[in-house]
Amino acid sequence: MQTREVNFDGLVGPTHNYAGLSPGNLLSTRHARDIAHPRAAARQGLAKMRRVADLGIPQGLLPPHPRPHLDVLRELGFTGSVPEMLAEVQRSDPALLSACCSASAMWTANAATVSPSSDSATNRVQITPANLSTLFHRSIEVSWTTHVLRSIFADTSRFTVHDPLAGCAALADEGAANHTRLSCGHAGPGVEFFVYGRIGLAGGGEVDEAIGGSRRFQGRQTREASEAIARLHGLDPERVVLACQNPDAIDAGVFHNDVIAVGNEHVLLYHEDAYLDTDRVLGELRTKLAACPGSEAFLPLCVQREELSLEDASDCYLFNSQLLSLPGEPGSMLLLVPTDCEENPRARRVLERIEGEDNPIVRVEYVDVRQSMRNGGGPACLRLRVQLTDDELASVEKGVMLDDAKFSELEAWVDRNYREDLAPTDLADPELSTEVERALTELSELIGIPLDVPTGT
Ligand code: SUG
Repeated sequence: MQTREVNFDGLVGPTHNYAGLSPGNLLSTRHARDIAHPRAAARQGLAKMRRVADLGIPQGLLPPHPRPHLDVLRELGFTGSVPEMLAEVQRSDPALLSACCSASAMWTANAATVSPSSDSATNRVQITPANLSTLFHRSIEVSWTTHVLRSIFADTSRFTVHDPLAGCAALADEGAANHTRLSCGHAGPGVEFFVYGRIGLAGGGEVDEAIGGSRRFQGRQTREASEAIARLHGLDPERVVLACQNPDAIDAGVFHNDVIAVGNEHVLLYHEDAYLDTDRVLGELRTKLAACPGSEAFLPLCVQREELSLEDASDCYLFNSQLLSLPGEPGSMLLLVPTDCEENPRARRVLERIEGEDNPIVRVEYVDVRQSMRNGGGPACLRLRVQLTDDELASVEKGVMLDDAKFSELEAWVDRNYREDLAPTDLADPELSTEVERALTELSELIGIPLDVPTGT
């Protein structure tokens, strides 16, 4: 039976805006309070999905969340009608209003961690929604994400959608952005590579020792969260590798591992300064992958700091690319990178070098996701990878799987429902809430998932 990678992209929501909500994510900070273009953002996301689907790779979507998150506002003591609540929160705490309006659920690499059935002792696909407890605006995504994932992966004989880990600092979990599965082909067991940015319990542990003092930014993913997910997913410890992010990288704006590395099958493209203990990490990946079925030896592709600095990497997001196995071209991969790399001469040179060398990356293609990029979300952030056998794919909720007709319907839906421009002050406009509600009601019909359930925290 064939096993394939399916990408579930986050459909950008109608409240897409720039609020500077993510310390450590330098692009988000840089673009705070810019005018956003929700319609263009959603169209860019759909165009990327279409490009991947055109390659013959199955493409799904995860719907936007209802925003503003009115239930959270009520839980925080705001009362009255929707217009009254929005006016009051804008007057008393505009940052809270931005947080409750964020369309951040578009970055579905943070929606969950997924292990294919072949990696798990349970023989079922394992999915743990991420608690996203580091940042308030992201933490309020979790209950809705869990609802959506349970609707899409509803067949409990094939999928287990766990509860998210407890939402506390020690168990902070940011999902697949810090998780890479390596294998010798998508079928058969592979090696799951978990990367954390800090130790949750007992201080900083090895991270503190390595950095000897306080730093500019704190890592988001904890080792405890990664270890818990590996246990919950029933993974064989012989096929799990853990690594600590280099704190220098975090300080340079690498808030997730997927801003500094991308892997697919037996290939890992990474930056020289991505990890604390690179030789040990690469050695362990090599040994553990060698014990998996298949004949491909681990292939690390290093980008040196002399060719591309950490600052360049977190600016143009070269590593936040999709490394895709090309259907019908065994052993060949395509690297789908943000157009921002085209504008950075050093990044362009690195990409030309990689494309020209003898390795599986036979093609580099650029994709315009600038609206998302300005909030620190590149092509890889926008998708959740799920490896599925044919039978598993057949039992996924059909409405979220995209074909030509569905793409056209979604494009028309965006054009009908999304504003062209959105300024921070527009977030309190009660008309915007009404527009989102109408848009989600229509989308619910389109994809067959109820999008009108109450949104708890
Ligand atoms: O969590 N940006 C997101 C970007 C997430 C990118 N995901 C991955 N690397 N996988 C974040 O920092 C910014 C929102 C704002 O500032 O308006 C934001 O949430």
